[in-house]
Amino acid sequence: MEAAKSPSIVVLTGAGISKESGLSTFRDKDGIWAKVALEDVATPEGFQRDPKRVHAFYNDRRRGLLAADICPNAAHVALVELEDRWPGEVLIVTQNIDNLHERAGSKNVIHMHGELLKARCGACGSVFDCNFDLALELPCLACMRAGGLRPHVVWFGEMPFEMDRIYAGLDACGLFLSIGTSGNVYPAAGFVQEVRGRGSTQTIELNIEPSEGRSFFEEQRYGPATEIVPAYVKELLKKASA
Ligand code: BJW
Repeated sequence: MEAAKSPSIVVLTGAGISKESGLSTFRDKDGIWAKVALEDVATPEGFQRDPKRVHAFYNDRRRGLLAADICPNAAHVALVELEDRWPGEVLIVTQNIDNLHERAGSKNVIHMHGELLKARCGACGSVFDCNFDLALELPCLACMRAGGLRPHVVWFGEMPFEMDRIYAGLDACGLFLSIGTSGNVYPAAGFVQEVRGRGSTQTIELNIEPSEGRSFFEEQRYGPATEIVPAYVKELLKKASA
């Protein structure tokens, strides 16, 4: 990579980047989908069928995220350094609903699948901070109607957030990094093909093991995120300053 060009970078992150912080992934052997059926907890139909169950699922995960021992790890921190020191723009597009990128210090972050620490009212559409358990009987803080609150997350069949901003970032980027995602869920899984189609974007996968989309990447590095992400960022910044 030539320093003079300072291409903008899009970093797509998935559950694997937060694994070493103590949060579960979805599709690993011990992952979330090995314990609960995604149709029950991560679809609008599941929520309609049994909102109490879905609230309990996200309440548990919210309490887990707020636990004192859950903090950003070296991979989140390395991405902050990249954003601070890279001469071009760095956009983090995360599929994760945790807040570990922000807690590490990243500023340019899009949560395409929503945020666990936010709730949304189905009646008036208001979105607000939520660090407490949600329940059916709770009234919305804005319209005061009860029964409409849901986690501000994107379930299967729903449109991910900020897609226009994401596609604009993908269109403009010279480097696309994919970190800790299995490449099973669209549209995120298709981003690498979007940027490859343009011909001028370098693509690299950083994961603990080859993902579904491994063959779409020009370069791959495998290992725990806390090791390979800081090492790769160091390399990038060294090239940029050479
Ligand atoms: C490590 C590590 C370590 C472990 N270090 N690595 C074709 C085209 C378009 C859409 C579709 C399509 N076919 C089907 C669809 C629809 C559907 C879909 O993709 N279904 C698939 C099952 C096929 N998609 C949707 O419905 C989406 N909406 C949509 O498509 O709208 C229409 C649209 C079309 C086109 C453009 C725009 C819009 C919505 C998807 C919503 C996903 N929601 C969830 C739940 C969010 C809330 C919550 O957290 O509960 O999002 S599901 C779950 O999967 C969560 C994750 O963000 C997402 C991705 O998972 P991720 O992050 O990849 O985790 P894992 O566990 O799969 O992988 C972790 C990886 O880390 C593994 O590889 C490990 O090896 C690795 N790892 N430890 C580094 N230490």
